[in-house]
Amino acid sequence: MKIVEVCLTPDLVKTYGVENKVVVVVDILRATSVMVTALSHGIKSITPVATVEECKALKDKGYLAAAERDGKTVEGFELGNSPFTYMDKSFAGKKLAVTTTNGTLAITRSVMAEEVVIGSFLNISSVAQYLKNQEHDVMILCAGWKGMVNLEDTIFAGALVEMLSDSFDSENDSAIAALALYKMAKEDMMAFLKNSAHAKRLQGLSIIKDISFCLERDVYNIIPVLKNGELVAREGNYALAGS
Ligand code: 3SL
Repeated sequence: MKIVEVCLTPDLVKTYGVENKVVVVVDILRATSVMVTALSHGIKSITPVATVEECKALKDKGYLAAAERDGKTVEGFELGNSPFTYMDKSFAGKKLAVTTTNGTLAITRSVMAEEVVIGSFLNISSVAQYLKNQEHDVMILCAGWKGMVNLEDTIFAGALVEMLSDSFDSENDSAIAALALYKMAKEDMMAFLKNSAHAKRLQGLSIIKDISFCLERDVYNIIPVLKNGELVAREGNYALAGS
């Protein structure tokens, strides 16, 4: 049976190893939720980069560019890290360069994986279906916050572990812990996350609407994957569970 494991922070990636695994990178608040939204609304590709300098270099080459640090848009960039920004039809067909505090860092640490997939609650059923249909073990990589564990990515990991339970062995402690936490949170995730560190940070920036949207399930059905350094929507039809 295939194995699904959960890596609770990018600082543990080397310990787990990514070789021969499909890595699902998750940063619920908000990087991977934004990526799924942007690609679903017609952005052609997203180039995730670790530093503001790399993002600026791509901006100078004509990319749309988004840079976020500590929840705020970096000076000199027109786009930040709200999913609602990317529902703008005029962005369709354009290439976007992105750097964020944790999400893009987690992606850059996964590049040696068999495949890198972008997960969020917004596309969770399609991701689950896709993972069941492929043959590799899976690591769910939580972006966390500056090397620390966070609640929102961990509960997503638990939700995905639950959805994969008929096809994957998840008998590793971090997967068991994530699933237990998800079971505690699932009736009202917004209430559960009220005291989480990042929800508090974002509330200070008045973006409750973003948090609430990022916790919605199955708004989109795309599977973003990393191809030659760019995130693109994977071809193929991954119908939502039950549809
Ligand atoms: O750290 C990240 O990658 C961001 O998602 C953080 S924020 O939600 O934009 O504050």
